[in-house]
Amino acid sequence: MFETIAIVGATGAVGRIIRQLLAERNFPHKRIRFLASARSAGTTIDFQGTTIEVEEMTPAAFEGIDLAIGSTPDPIAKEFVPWAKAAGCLVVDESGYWRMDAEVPLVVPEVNPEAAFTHKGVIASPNCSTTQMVLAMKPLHDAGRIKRVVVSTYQATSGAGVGGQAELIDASRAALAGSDHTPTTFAHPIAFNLIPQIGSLKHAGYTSEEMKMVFETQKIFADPTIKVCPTCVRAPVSNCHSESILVETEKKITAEQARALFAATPGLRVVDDLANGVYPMPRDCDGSDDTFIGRIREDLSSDNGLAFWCVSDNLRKGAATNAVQIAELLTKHSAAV
Ligand code: 2RA
Repeated sequence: MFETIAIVGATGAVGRIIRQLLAERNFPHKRIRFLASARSAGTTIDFQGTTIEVEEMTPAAFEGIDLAIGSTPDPIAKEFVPWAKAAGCLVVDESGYWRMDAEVPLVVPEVNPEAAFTHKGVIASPNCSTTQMVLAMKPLHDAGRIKRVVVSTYQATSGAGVGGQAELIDASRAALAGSDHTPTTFAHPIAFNLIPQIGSLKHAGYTSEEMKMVFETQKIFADPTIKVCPTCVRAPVSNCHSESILVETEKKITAEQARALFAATPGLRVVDDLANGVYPMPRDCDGSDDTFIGRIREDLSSDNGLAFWCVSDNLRKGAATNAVQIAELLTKHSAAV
């Protein structure tokens, strides 16, 4: 057991869910501390019946912490992780900053748990759009080896933070009232619209969000030969990312086999009855730790292609839940050694 645990970025949207999950799942610990920016320091948070004061995140604050779960913007993670490591504190980091560092394992516990134990003081959790996709890919890859993935995302505004969700509401109200609304979180109007850009131009016409899906997938499967062609789109949805995924496998997997493989995979839930209008939709998946799969069908345009639809709560499995599951994995391991 890690005696003293901490959440870094405890007051943010994902930090709040991490707190809920630690309480719900009875995460073993003796003491919990909440670290945040100077702006939030001094405020209090009620946790399992105790009122705890939020502390400012400084190098000295990490003294005495055994395990920290971080959910902060990348520049903050760049700064605090070395402080934590110097203080002997193990970090599960949810930011994007450390994910592609060769020394840092990138872990989805249902996919590559063994990688977590190669850590040198920090373990990264993937970007939300990658996590749900690799979770769905895992049973297919094990059964038939995935060679290529074509994915289009429909990403919720919550992926851009609380401001993104608020902007969806404000912009929708303004559009319905026929009044002007100037976007601030997004580069274009989000109401009644789709924005086919998340992140900045990164490589060969692909955005940073899209290249995360390429590189993180290859790192998690430890297979740089898996080819990924992503298109990431911001959708006027409050929470839960949706993805249209086409995989091509070396060995043919039928739709029926895929349905059975998905159904047998912990963390995945099959919701698939097109004839009756049953498939996963973001509104129905909000607040769940599972990743939902529907519209499972064989590709009409290739021999070994399989198409499906995948929806997941990007703030939970896409962020907080995955980070907490990594921490649970480390706890079990520390108990076993
Ligand atoms: C987004 N994937 O949805 C990002 C958040 N990490 O904007």
